[in-house]
Amino acid sequence: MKIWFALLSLFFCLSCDDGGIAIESFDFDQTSLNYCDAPQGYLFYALNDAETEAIMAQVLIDPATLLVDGTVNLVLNGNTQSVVYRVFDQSVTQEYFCSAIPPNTPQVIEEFTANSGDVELISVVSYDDFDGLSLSQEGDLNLDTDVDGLPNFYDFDDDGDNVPTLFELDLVNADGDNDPLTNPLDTDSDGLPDYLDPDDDGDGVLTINEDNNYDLDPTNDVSDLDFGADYLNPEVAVDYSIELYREHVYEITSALTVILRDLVLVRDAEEIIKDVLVLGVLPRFLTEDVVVTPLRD
Ligand SMILES: [Ca+2]
Ligand SMILES: [Ca+2]
Ligand SMILES: [Ca+2]
Ligand SMILES: [Ca+2]
Repeated sequence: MKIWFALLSLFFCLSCDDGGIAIESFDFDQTSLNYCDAPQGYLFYALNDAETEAIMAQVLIDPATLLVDGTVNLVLNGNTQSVVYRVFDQSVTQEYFCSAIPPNTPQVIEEFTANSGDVELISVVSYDDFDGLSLSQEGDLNLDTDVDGLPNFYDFDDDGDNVPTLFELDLVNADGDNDPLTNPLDTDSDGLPDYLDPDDDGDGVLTINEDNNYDLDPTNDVSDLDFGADYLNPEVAVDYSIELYREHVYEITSALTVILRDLVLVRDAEEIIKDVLVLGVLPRFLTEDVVVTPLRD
């Protein structure tokens, strides 16, 4: 009897691997990955082309672990970490997976559950300071012009003068190329563009210190209404000794790849075995705004 069951399992495994099962196709090669966020964890799911078959991975994980570069392997346990493959009698929609109470239709006509395997989650994190410069325009990833601990690529005030880079670039765009670095704003014409120049008007008083009302914003301190802000006026050079940086914000985004490995799906004596099944990529799976005020030495 045991030999008979073993042979039966072997038959189904072989037939599944080459797609030979009569009812279900199990073709998830060209699917797009979706997910729902529920109290019991994330439900990742992918549909076949006809949207009548779904493979679903329910995982319980601390989101914070997916906001750093890395790979997490979760061993399937049939409970908190589980995978189910379902065949439906008609096409399914997002609501089926993400409703607290699944709708009555479509109906499940086949269901396999995983009795072993891993869910592999690969997160690749990117940063954005929305300062008007692309990642390549920010320069070397280790570059920290103002030495405030935030590298330029996620520091929205690269020179630490309390004037955001976005307001120190080539705002006029007279050359029409929409490239802020081909004709950068350089108020004092010293060769150092304003967004990297801690003394924009070259009057000997750092821009950060030309802050008469101490609100950590030098752009609204104007002694000469005809000229404009003091930090751009070399005729006004008063040092108010500002000791603080303004609050900084940057965004972290995690792109997540979901892969099932060594998957064994079973239904009675039938088995579907997949060594590797890439469910897909979620380019903006998690985003988080980080708010930090760097210390000024
Ligand atoms: Ca910095
Ligand atoms: Ca920057
Ligand atoms: Ca600045
Ligand atoms: Ca300059």
